[in-house]
Amino acid sequence: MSLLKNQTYQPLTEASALALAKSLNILPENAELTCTEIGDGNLNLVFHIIDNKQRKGLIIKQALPYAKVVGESWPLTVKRAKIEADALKVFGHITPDFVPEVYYTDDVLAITVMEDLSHLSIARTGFINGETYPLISKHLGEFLAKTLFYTSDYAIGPSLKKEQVQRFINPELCKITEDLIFTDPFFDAETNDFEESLRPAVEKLWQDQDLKFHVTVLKKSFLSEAEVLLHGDLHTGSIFACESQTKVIDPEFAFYGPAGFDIGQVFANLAFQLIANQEKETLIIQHIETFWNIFKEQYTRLWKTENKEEFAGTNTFLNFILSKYFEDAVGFAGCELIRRTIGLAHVADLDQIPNQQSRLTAKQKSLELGKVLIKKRTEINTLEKLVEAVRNN
Ligand code: SR1
Ligand code: MG
Repeated sequence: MSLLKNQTYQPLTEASALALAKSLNILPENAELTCTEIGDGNLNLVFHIIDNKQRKGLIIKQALPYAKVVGESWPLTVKRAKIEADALKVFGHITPDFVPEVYYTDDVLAITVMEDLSHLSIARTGFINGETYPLISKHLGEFLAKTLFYTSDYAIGPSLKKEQVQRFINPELCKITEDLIFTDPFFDAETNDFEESLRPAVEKLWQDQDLKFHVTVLKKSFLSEAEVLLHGDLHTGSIFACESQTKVIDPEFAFYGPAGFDIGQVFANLAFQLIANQEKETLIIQHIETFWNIFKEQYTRLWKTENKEEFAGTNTFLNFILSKYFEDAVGFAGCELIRRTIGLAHVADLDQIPNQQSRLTAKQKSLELGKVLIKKRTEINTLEKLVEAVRNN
C-alpha cells in the first residue's frame, strides 16, 4: 500500500515519487532505485524510476492541476488521471500487447503507476530520426480494430455501452479538442501559433466559408456521436515503438465519440512524415495502406464472428459502417493537419525542418492537404483516393 495514500493532492517531486515507488513493493526489495522526471508532454509530470542493479523500472505519471504547455493560467482538474488509467485498463483487457500494464492508481494524487517502456522510443521522434518501424501500422490497425469494435454497441450491447459512456464522460479534455482542433485554427484565436510568413495562407483559410461549414459538421459529429471508446489523442507522440513492438500510451482524452476520430489522427500523423520529407513517400504510403487494410480485415472478422446486434449481420451494413468510419477519418485527419500546423501544440515533424523555405513549403502543403481532406471527404471514399490525395500534395 502506498505511503502517500489518503493525502491531499500535491505535485510529486523526484524524492516523493521515489518514496512512493519503494512503498509499492513492485520492484525487488534490495533494488537500488533512482528517479528522474522525464515528462515532455503538454499536461503531466512523468517520473522514471529505475533499479540500477537489474535495469528494471516503472513509470509514475501524475496529472497537474493546469495545462503544462501554457502554465498555471490554464487550470484543469486532475480527474483526467482516472479517465486515463481506466482507459488503459479497458484497452489492456481488450488488447494487452499494445498498451502498458497498470500496476497501481491513486485518484486523489492523480497518479498512475505503470510498466516502464524505456526500451522503446516515442514514434514521432523515432520517425524524425529515420526509424521505419516496419510493424507499427499493422499493430495500430489491429489495436484500433479491437478497441473500436469491443467498446461499441455491436460487441457489448447497448446497456453496458451506456454505462461505459457515463464512466468516460470527459468534458474538460473534450473541450480542449473542441477548441483546439475544431474551432480556434479557423479564426483569429489567441491560442493560434504560426510563423508570420504563413499569414497569407492562414488568412485565406479563415475566409473559407465552405471549409468552416465542413469543419462544423465534423465538430458536430465529435460532440454528439458516442460510437466507441476513443483514445482521443492518438498522434505519434502517444505511441512508443521499436522494430517489433508498439505500445499506445496517454489516453487521458478518452471518451465515447466517433470511431473515425482515432483513425483520422493516425492517418494525419503518418502524413506529417511524408509532408516533411518527400523521400519517405513509399514508406509512409505503405504504412497508411497497411494500417487501413489491417483495420478493415480485423474489424470485419470481429464483426462477422462477435456481433450482438440483431440486424447487423449483413455485408451491406458492415460496408456502411466501414465507409462511414473512413469518411469521418478523412475529415478528422484534415482537421488534425491544420491544427498541428497553425494552432496550439505543433508537431516536431514540421517545426524541426531546419531550412526556413522548406519548412514554410511543408506547412503550406499540410494546410492544403487538410483543406482537401475536410471538404472532399465524401469523394475521397477509398484508400486509393486517400493515397492519391496525400501523394499529390
Ligand atoms: C492543452 S493540451 C494541447 C494538446 O496536447 C495534447 O497532446 C492534445 O493533443 C492537446 O490538444
Ligand atoms: Mg498526451
